[in-house]
Amino acid sequence: MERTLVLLKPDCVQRRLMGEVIGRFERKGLNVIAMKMLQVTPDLAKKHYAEHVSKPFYPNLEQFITASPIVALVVEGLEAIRVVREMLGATSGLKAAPGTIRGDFSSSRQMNLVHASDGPEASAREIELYFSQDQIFAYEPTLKPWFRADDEA
Ligand code: FUP
Repeated sequence: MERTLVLLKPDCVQRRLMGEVIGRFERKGLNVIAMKMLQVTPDLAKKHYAEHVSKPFYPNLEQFITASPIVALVVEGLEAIRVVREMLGATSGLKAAPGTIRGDFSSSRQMNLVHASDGPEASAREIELYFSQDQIFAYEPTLKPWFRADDEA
């Protein structure tokens, strides 16, 4: 089982796409095991986007991500990190394939609606940035026998 951090960015909340995006993860069979709405501060933005802080686009990115509330989620499932990234599509909504969240709803590189961790290290680091252990609720979905075979774990 893997866990990944997902952010529904300000454009996703403002455009009333939260239900659409969370619904896609639910219908796929992924488990939402933590969720909260929050306002990203400049300090949190710098920690979250540590690898981008020195890049020319960073000031605009920080302004965008701190402009309005977001929703943070921890999503769990088999190969969840890769599966969720593929559900999001390419970074730019202009390049993301139709059928992906960004491909279907975004026409921007910055306003691409959703963030998801890009690997196991990022996922561990990012989950810790947004959630304490007691805010994460692992549970066995009762529908599990209808999502995959027993030997698929
Ligand atoms: P992703 O992993 O798909 O979220 O994309 P990146 O880590 O490459 O970029 C992080 C965020 O910076 C993206 F959500 C989009 C934004 N970005 C810009 O706003 N301008 C750029 O030139 C590149 C990325």
